[in-house]
Amino acid sequence: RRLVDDEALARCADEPIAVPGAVQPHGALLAVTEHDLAVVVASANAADVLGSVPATLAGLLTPAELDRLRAALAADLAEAGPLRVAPGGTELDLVLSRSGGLLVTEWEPVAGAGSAGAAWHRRLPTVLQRLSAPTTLEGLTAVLAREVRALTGFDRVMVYRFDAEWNGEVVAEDRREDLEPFLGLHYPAGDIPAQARALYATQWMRLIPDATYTRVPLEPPLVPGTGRPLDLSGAMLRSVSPVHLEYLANMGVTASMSVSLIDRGRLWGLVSCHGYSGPHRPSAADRTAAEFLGRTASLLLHTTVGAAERDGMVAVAQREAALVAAIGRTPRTPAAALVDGDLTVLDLLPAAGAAVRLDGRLHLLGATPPADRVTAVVPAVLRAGGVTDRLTLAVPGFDDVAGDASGVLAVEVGGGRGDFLAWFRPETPREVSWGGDPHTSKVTDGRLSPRRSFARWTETVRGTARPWRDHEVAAARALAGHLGEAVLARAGEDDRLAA
Ligand code: BLA
Repeated sequence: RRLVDDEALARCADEPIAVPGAVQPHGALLAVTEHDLAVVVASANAADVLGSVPATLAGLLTPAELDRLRAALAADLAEAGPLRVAPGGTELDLVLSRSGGLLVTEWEPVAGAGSAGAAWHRRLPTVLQRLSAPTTLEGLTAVLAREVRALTGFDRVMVYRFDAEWNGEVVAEDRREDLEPFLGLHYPAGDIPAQARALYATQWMRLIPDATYTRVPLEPPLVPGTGRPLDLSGAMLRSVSPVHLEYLANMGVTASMSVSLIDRGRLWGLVSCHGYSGPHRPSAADRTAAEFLGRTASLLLHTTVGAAERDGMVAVAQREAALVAAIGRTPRTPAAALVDGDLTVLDLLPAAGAAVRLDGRLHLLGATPPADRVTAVVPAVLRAGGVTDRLTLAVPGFDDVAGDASGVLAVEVGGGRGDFLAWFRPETPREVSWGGDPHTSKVTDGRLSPRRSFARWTETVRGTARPWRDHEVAAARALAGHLGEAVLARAGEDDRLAA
């Protein structure tokens, strides 16, 4: 379903977030050449933050600090944490990254950012223990939200999970008690456009300590020699999209941080943090710790969720094996083995109804559409790929059976006689609560602007059934494969007996 104008959404995805030409004002950026550390690009606030803008970093750092910088450059930059330096007597965290052949140095005053720092460090074993204890996704994400909030002091910390269409849902939340809950609310895909998601799949952390900031331009705007703007994808001070700042303002958010959750290379979700009462800047050490929690949770996602999923998979696989054994057990026919026994095809996986068509004869179990509709709908679904949890969208002309069969999983049984197995799931209308009516993001001048109201807006989604899981589809296909072989073998035997 289209929530908003496609073209405007596409334009959203064109927001040049990697090359904003500016930084946020809570630090300064100098892009320097790697061989002689000559300053090539500087943020306009560099003199304020650093005291001066010298021609090379040698004018800012002591020989000992320069040595540490050189050592960091020779190693893996990703491994070098912030360097603590003090040009002009002010303590700064210096963060290094590379972009377009230049070394990007970002300087952030330590002062003003309180730190749980060392104390948190001592709690690390306990925190890791808590993160790895839960055996469910709910448990894991709840601990993650609580620990990130305890660490960073934001007013609200949410774990936000993407679905297959990149809409998202708040699946865990820890918040100041007086705040209204966002837990369970859904947000449309357009709230975090594609290029932002692509960036977040490689960058773990974003911080906007003051969402009302005035952007600080880079000077010169184009890198001399290349004529191109400096790519700030990997820069912690990267100025964020004005559209997103408008979004935050509409939500009443004054400070924001997000940590990516990445499952085997794919962006799974975000830990999204809100501050509502002015600027809020966790220290570099606390941010690193929060990122560490996000990375650890990302690894655990797979094992935790995997464990629950494997339990379900084992159960389905066991029933599949039992059915296969029953099929092979003469003198019952394969069809009888599937529909008459203690265990039937309907038990293979969670479904309300099932159909077996063998040798052209149809058998129905449980809640299914009438026989004549089953023989029409199953081939139609097979032509459309065999699996749907939204029948009326997948194949036209079957609105009348959507009640019993909004979900259809169909597999062919070989032999060319049009035989099949099918399972049906009823329509389960779902209440979906959105964080603001997603249809109200406004297109003005062909540009999409964020919606103004984030008040809970509930809609009922019709025509959908509980989705089929990959292992359920695999088990259905495997069973059909065995059945096809059994039928063929049986036919061969009959031929021999007849001869
Ligand atoms: C970025 N949008 C984001 C980010 C979040 C959200 C978390 C990451 C940046 C950050 O850490 O703050 C969205 N924030 C949410 C959601 C919740 C939340 C869903 O707290 C739920 C509770 N946004 C729009 C529209 C456009 C848009 C219409 O609403 C496009 C025109 C764009 N969002 C947009 C862009 C970014 C973004 C461009 C990238 C910001 C950046 O990193 O520069």
